[in-house]
Amino acid sequence: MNYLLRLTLLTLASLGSLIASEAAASSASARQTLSLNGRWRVIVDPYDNGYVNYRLDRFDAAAKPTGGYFLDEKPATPSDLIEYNFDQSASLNVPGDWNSQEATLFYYENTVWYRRLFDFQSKAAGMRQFLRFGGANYEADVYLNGKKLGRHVGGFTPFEFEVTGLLREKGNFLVVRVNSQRKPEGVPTVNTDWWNYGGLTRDVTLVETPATFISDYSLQLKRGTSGLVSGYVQLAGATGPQAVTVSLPELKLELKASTDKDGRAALEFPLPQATLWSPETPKLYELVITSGADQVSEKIGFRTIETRGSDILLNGKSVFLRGISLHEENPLRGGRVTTPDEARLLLGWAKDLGCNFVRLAHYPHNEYMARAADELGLLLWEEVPVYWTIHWNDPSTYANAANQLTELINRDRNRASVIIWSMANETPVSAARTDFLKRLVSLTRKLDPSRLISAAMERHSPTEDPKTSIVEDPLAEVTDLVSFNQYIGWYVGTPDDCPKVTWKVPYDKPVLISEFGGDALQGLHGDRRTRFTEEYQADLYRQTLPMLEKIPQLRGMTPWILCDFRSPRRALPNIQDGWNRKGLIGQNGTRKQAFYILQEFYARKASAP
Ligand code: GCB
Repeated sequence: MNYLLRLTLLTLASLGSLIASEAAASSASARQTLSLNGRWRVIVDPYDNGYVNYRLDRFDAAAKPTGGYFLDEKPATPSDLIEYNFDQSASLNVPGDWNSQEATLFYYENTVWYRRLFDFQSKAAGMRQFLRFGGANYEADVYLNGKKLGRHVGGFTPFEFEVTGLLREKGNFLVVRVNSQRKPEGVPTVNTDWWNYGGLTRDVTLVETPATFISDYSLQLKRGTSGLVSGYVQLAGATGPQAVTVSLPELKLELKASTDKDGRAALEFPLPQATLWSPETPKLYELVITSGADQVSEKIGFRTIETRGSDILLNGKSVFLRGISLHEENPLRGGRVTTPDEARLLLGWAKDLGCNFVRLAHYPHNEYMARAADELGLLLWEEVPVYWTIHWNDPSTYANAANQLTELINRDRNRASVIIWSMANETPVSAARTDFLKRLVSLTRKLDPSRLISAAMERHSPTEDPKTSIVEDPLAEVTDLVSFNQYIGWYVGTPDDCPKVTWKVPYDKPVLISEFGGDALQGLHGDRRTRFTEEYQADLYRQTLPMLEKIPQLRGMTPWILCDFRSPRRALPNIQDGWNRKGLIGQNGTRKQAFYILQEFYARKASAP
């Protein structure tokens, strides 16, 4: 769907039904697909020239742009003037960011044109085809065989275009203009503390479906019950009532339902004798959904997540979230995570730390993360890049944030590991900001009533009483958890201030510390008062943990951060060199002293939560 149309609809319509009936995205990962990953030819285009008809416009400013790189033209005769040539251009890996693949593109934040050639054989007559992009940062214009399919905005969520009738058996050319320029009105905006990796950073696939197909489903244990599943199966292209079968062979369960006029079959059924999913027993069941000529299958876990007073209840039992924050970056090579193995590497390190929970900061990570977390038994916090101060009063900024959140929820709604949707990170309180975020909260409750909602909020101290830390945020009235970042000992005072702090968190809700930490260069040693040494960071952890335990409602934490990560804001020579050093693990994979302090704390928490 055309992006502008989509934005308008997003602001006007009820999102749930719009998105669910639209496309094959949500079920794409459960299907056989043709991978378009691999080497793609690229043209780096800092002046955004590839859009225009270079043969006309330089002499005639009013000329209608009719050409461009998306046509992938070749000279028909030697006298033809064509000033680009994909066949002889450089190439890059897809999926992959361009910054870490090519030294000259390290700091590049602009346009790259990608081209992929492919042949395609449909399985049968009457099938439909969709081109699916796992993510492109930040803006993608997609053209197939010279025809524009549409534009997607937002760097971290999947999108797709129906291409039925547009494919040839031989010689399809798919051209994508990806532009990674930061924009003031964007989500995120121009200022962040992470690397702005551009490119086709996630898988590109061609998904084939029957004319009527399973476009989405949701199956979750109902809140307040431990054995009742409720949800739906959504068909696209259904013209009348259609039969749908849902089966869980291992549990010998088979259910039949029929779709309504909107192509949706509502389901509610008991799930006796199932092993509930948890970090201790991450049990997944094979789920098969069949309707007419279509079938999808994937692995799914069942669990409940709720709060009661200041407790977080997983499958009805109180749980302490032993977490860590994570960027979607492989520190060993400094680039975006692109494979299931890289996702497992990072989550494996979190498990070694003793975690049962990971905060995927500050944007939707690769969908491999949630799948790996499902298998490994890690609970997840997922977030959208509403970060620091974005344009709260701009309706297009809201529509953009709402769209990214919707695409994330639609993608991961069946992952048992995901328990918290986070609306934002460190957004200074103002009326416009709170209104914006409360609207995101209402949208999320509509799209997914089964999970918890939070946001990384902030603390403050009154000037007359710097030892008191207060968390007061009108947003906390509508979130399920009160989560906040705090940097006492790093940006505020030194670790020796920690024992003096008293807390005021006036909410009867679970409290989660979404960030704390300090920089240390792995291998740099000194006394505990010397900044950037491992000893300073270890002391900060040693003093912070008892300080946080004084908060009676404390039910978890995700210290900042598992690994050092690239950030252009971090310029201190010989210490940072373009890396934020708050990782518990250095750039080379070596664990710093603080890793072991937190590991010990989590071991204690695991045995006596
Ligand atoms: C924060 C931000 C995080 C930064 C971190 C830091 O509060 O949420 O994105 O990287 O502090 O290191 O300053």
